[in-house]
Amino acid sequence: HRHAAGARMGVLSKADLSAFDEKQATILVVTDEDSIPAIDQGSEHMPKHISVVYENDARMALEAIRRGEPDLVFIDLGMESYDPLRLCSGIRAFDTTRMAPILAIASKDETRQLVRALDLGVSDYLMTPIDAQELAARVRTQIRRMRYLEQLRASFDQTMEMAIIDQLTGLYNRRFLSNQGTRLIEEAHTTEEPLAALMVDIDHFKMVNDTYGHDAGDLVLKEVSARLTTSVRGSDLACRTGGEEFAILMPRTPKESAHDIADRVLRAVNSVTVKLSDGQTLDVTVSIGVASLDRSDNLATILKRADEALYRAKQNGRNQVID
Ligand code: GH3
Ligand code: MG
Ligand code: MG
Ligand code: MG
Repeated sequence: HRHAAGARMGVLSKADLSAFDEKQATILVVTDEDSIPAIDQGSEHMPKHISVVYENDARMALEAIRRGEPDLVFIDLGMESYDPLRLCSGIRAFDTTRMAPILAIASKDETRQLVRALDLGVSDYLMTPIDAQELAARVRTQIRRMRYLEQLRASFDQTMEMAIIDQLTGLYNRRFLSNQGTRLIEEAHTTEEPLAALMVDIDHFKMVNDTYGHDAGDLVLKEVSARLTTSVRGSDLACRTGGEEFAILMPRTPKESAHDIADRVLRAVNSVTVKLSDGQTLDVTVSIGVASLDRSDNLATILKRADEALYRAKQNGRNQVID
């Protein structure tokens, strides 16, 4: 384990590491002792901006960890007022605290406890009497490791987001619609619950671009998208499927409500007046096609019916809902 962490740390430059060391970090020390002198003695070797908080109540400690307050947790295995191993497993049991770095403090006659603590997933340990320099080194390593994981997680989240979110509008993209939409439809079939689909297309959008320019067109797309998002439920899936076309999948929505919701979406969008940078304003309308899930439908077939309805709405003069 130690080796793997070390190897991964190897991808970091000295500058990365010292950047990690420069950030403010908080150590929570869970012990029923008054203090651990080595921490104070070792402070000159510690990363800068470390603050140390003592807590003798394990439940309070767990709460603080859940709130994400400490960057590193010390657990004194010699604690008598509470079972320190229970605290270790308590921390590892929750998604929000699972990754918190824990450093166990053990005396020579607590080897059995220490083995169990390591089993429960503590990150590292120190034997008493604690050597101040060793303590500082282990603190630095844990804090760097934690910062590195945070950085990895942030870039992972960003990559995931870019894969499923349309950059211009912030709506889900077509790829996400096809993955998540397929899932929603399978679920609706399994639970025999209704599901409705809307296809939304901005009217005469080419004219907006041609008359006012591409930037004005982009602004309209953003405004319309914002209205789409806020006029449906959080559990509905609103996606930008193409240039100025959107699909909305609405689980647990019966046929009778779908048309009303589409009307509401239409009014929400059509009440938008987009202000252009030169002060001009322009009104936007959309056309909407509605379809409801049939027994034999898959994602493609229900969207195709909604698209056919949309086509009729266009033929019929635009700025309307057809199902
Ligand atoms: P209709 O009422 O029949 O839907 O007419 P329309 O002009 O909206 O439809 P058409 O499909 O002919 O034109 C869509 C236009 O959308 C063409 C293209 O210039 C524009 N478009 C597509 N993607 C973008 C984009 O990301 N930004 C901007 N500004 N325009 C886009
Ligand atoms: Mg078109
Ligand atoms: Mg259009
Ligand atoms: Mg179109």
